[in-house]
Amino acid sequence: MKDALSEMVHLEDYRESEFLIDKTELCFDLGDAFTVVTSKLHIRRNPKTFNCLVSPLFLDGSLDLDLESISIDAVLLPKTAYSLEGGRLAIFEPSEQFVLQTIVNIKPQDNTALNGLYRSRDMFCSQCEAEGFRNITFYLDRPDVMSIFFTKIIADKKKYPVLLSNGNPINREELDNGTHSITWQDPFPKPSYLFALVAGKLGCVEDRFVTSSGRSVSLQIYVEEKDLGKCEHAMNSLKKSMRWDETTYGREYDLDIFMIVAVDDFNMGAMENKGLNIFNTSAVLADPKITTDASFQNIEAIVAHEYFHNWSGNRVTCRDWFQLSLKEGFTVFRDAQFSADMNSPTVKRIQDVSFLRTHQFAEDAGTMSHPVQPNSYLEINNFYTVTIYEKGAEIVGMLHSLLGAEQFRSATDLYFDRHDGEAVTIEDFVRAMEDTSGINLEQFRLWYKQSGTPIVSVSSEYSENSQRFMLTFEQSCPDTPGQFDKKPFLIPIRLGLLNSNGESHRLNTVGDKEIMFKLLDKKQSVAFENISSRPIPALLRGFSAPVKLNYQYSDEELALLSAKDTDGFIRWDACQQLAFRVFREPSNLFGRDTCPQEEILLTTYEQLLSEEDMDPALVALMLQLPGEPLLHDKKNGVDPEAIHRRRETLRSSLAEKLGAKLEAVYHAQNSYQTYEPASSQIGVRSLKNTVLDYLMYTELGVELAWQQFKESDNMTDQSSALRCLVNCSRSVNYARIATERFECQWKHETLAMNIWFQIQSASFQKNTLVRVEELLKHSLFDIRNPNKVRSVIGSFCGNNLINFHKQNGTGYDFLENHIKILNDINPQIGARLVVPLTRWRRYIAPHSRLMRRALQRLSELPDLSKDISEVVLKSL
Ligand code: B3K
Ligand code: ZN
Repeated sequence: MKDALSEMVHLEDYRESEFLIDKTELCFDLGDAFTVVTSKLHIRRNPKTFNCLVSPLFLDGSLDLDLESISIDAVLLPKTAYSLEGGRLAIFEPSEQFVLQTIVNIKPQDNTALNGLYRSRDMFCSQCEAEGFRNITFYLDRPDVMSIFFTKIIADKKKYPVLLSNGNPINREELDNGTHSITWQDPFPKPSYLFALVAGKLGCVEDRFVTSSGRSVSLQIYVEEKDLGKCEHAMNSLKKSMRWDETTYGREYDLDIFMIVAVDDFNMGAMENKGLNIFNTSAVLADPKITTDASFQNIEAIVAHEYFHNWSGNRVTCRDWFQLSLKEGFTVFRDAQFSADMNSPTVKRIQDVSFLRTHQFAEDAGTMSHPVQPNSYLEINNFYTVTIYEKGAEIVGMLHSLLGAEQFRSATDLYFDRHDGEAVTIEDFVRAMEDTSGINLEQFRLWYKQSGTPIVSVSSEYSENSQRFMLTFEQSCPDTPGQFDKKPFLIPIRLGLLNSNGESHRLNTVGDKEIMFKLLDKKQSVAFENISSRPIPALLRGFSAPVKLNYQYSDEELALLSAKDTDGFIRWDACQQLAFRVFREPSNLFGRDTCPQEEILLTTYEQLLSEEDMDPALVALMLQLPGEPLLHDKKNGVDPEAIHRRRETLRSSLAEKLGAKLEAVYHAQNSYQTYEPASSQIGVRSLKNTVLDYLMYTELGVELAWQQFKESDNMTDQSSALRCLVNCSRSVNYARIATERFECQWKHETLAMNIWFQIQSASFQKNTLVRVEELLKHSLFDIRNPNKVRSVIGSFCGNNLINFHKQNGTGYDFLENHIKILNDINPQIGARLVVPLTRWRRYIAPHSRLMRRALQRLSELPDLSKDISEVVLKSL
């Protein structure tokens, strides 16, 4: 740990670069054995940091760069004039201004970490964020050094007819030996992390978009020839995003071409390289037969997210990686607004809150807890977290609520105008909000600096005599690594009061039925006058702040909120709270009798199933019990088996009692329509499949699931049915046949097979680990492909908690062994997968001891990567 700590990067050590690169000229000669990268950097001293002492110029690089030659102003540099240490290049006596040329050889085919230039199947592609560019050539690989790029790519014309980079093509040449070259120029200065290169045999789907000022932009999606028919949804999503960003944020696209390339091997969803977005195939390709509704929506959201980065990230970029949430939090907020506008805002909000509570709250309560603006990191790739992204987006959302839509828009206009072409900080963003609105955001800034999930406890007092209702709010925030005694946050709490019929009270003399209460102090009260009877407060409507809120509702009050509140989030949350209460009851109640809360939950569900006017998507969400990962979110004493058993017992008991209603709803929602990924249809399928999930606990389920599996013409229904069959102990034979049929039907479709791998790895059946081991030997499994790793290892360790947490520790040993393998192949992916083990403190013995032992053994590995060490060492 000591060694690792000494390599930590600290925000307080940030210094402006002493050198700038005005122009970057690159030439890639892509060969089978190696690629030659020639780089000519037009460097000059930064006038802002001028000091008389001549300090060396340090360029970032890596041990994978095989340096062939180095020259300054076309003169070869003697060995005494530079040094190469740990991959970093030092030029001892740099002059004021010069052109540095380096020639290096690299081997993209050996780059299994998929960071820098690498090969995915038959193509070359790149991923440079955050620090991958240094694996390509020596450079000032930091986001505040922005340069104009010229990129020439030379390659065999037959194997690589398509050669792409950022910007516009400015020259094409036919060369000897069947090679050709294309040169690209990107007119916008950019940091190296936004550089991209692609070479391959790719088909292209092309369309056009006319911007608000009348410029025609060519939109191109590059995929393998066989996938050309699966690009329509991504293209439509792109056009919708472009229009939406013009109308909602006044942001117009700025180049003549916008390209998306789909690659199979990719560490995450997609990357916003200037003018040349590179996407995981899973985030582009869509066809109803092989793509689920969730993926259709995901593709729309990711295409939008990457496109929106063109302004929030590219035109205005980050000064350093501590500012990562400046672009990510803001862009997630923007894509969430977009998805809400394209689909159902309530459903989108609930999905986001559910994700935040399950993943970000857990991260914030764990050993990797960090502020949205972290103070230090060992490996920046470990900080592409739910905290930076999702909590960061929640903070922007709170700014939006505090300023109101109009002021917020003026503030973003100011931010973009003021900082166009610059690399800036989170502080610059907040200042634009402050300057526009005149609101003092001093206290609000704590959201960026203090980690941990605030807890808000609310109590109430009602006086019948004075007709006065008072709410008292108290906030606290648990200690997190390196942070104790936190200051109170500014917490915006949207609230309303309902009477016992579920009607809204007027809250003030103006007649508002909802207010935004600003909690500023540790303890603060608010009173409401003329309230004729004890009201039921609906607190934190729309989840107006990322906090845990406690209020002692009676079970009946929760039932009323779930049925009557005007806010969809509150209705859903009331169901969640009721379910949590059932789980909190002592387990001996189960198997014997039902508890009162279960009765209320049952009645609530019964009513929901009879509602005819409600959005089926919302009904589906309300019917879903909190998932096991969320039920594991406790400080200590987590017993995975007990939780699983209770959840199963509750589901089965609800299913049994709701039987006839569930069946009726299933049939009512199962009407045939030609598939469309429209939110109205998605809601219907979601309700149908949620109901089917319950029906699997009844006699009828297996038959229905099998029927659905055979007859469905879309992947949403087919995969839901398969999941139901695979998870049901009474349908072992059907499950086997369905699994085989699915494989036979889709073995040629990589993305469909990922679903197949995922469903089996997440199966609750007892022998799943044995099956997982078999899957790892399947001819289609490839440990170098991150999607496959996520579908099998990730799904088993992250979603299949009952099998991962086997008492004998086999699940932990399994993960440990695969982390060791991934440590050599792809440490970034390894560091993500190891997270479940780091939560060992929560669990009862022997789980905690066995999990810790696995981490301990990992920490002792001689060549543990920075990525994995940081996560492992912090957790011990
Ligand atoms: N900016 C990229 C993420 C890069 C992750 C590097 N480890 C995708 C996105 O957030 O849009
Ligand atoms: Zn992003």
